[in-house]
Amino acid sequence: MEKVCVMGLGYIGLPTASLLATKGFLVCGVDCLREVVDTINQGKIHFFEPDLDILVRSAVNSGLLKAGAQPEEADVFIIAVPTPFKDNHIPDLSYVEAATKAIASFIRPGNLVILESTSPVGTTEIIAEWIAKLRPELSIFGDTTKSGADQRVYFAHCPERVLPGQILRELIDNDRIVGGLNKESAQVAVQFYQKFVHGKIYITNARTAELAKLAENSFRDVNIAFANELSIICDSLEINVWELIELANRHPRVNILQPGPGVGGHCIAVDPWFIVDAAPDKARLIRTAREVNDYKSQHIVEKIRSYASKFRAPVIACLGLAFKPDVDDLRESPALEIVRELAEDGDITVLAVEPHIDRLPESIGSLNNIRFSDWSAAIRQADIIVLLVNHKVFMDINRELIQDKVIVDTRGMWR
Ligand code: SAJ
Repeated sequence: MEKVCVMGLGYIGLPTASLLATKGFLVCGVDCLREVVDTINQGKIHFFEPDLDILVRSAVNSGLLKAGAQPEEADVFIIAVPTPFKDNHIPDLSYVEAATKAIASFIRPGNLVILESTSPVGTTEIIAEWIAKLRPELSIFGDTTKSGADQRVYFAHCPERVLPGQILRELIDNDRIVGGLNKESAQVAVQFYQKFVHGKIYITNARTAELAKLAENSFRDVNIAFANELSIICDSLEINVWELIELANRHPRVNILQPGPGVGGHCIAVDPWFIVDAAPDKARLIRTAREVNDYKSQHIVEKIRSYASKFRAPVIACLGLAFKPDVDDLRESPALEIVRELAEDGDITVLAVEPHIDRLPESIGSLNNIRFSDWSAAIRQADIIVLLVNHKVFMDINRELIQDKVIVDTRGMWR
């Protein structure tokens, strides 16, 4: 039975580990957080993703998925840890480095090491160099002249591409890019993915695969920035941006995305900076898109403040804190940032509504003019209602309940 060791049991690692276990691989999942390991070993999950609970339960009950704090020997190692940025938007490879160094002593000749984390160009080479330093007896770069038996280890970058909310389907159905450190590594990695991916698998080198992933998310960021910029222009020209986009999209070759309160999540709001960092003078459009999308949150705050100035001690209901609809993920969420900024104005009371969590995160929970609320109480008490996330539950709100309030609908959900 083939054994896989998955480093990092977060949004990508856990679905991947449990999918592999249900496909008959023996899986050792590794995470540095004790409570994550314990939760998974009880067959439970530590974040919401549709149907993931069922998959994890069945993987753990079958005995094929076991979580732990330390890696074990395996045939394939998958690194799926976060790659955030540091101050000044410089990529932070510390989690990748820690995961790589943790597996180093467990690697045997013939093993495949896959980097799935979205990474700056050159990272696959860097992890291979880290291993080469720690395990000089292994042949890392396809060198077959090392003494004794074949000491080759294979390295590839196979960027994850799944959309939160649809992870389980996309893990299987999406096409994949496999970027080998060398041709042999790519072949070995393709053979692995063919065992559970139904989508097509495209082969390239590691650097191209790294940039392809960054380009995909930057493409989306640039296109959302276009929509957000239009919405700001429309505000100043008093034109309904939703109607405008609907009409423009009737053109056969136009497909404008949706404006919102800014771009969040741990991918699209982060990855374009890896391109900017690698080519600061050349990535002009990509940088500007990031700035436009970040500015959009500020624009919303200013809009709300101008309405709020018409009330004495205004109460503002903010509906949604997650970074996108129907998830509980608050990472880099523009909604959270908007709520925090509004609360800085002392005479404003913010009623924060997020049906997918059971308490406010620390970053805003300690502010005494923010109260966690359910949507019906919030809209009853509010002078101003701000729709920040288009969760399905908000669609069902009876419009009669909100008709006398000031509405700031950042998602065009109630238009
Ligand atoms: N958003 C808009 N307007 C839109 C679409 C999205 O404002 O028209 C906002 C969302 O509200 C959210 C942000 O953009 O704040 C990102 O959401 P998303 O649904 O576009 O993407 P993510 O971050 O959930 O997942 C992306 C996906 N990448 C692409 O679609 C190119 C996914 O396939 C990647 O695997 C994922 O990043 C990742 O992990 O890199």
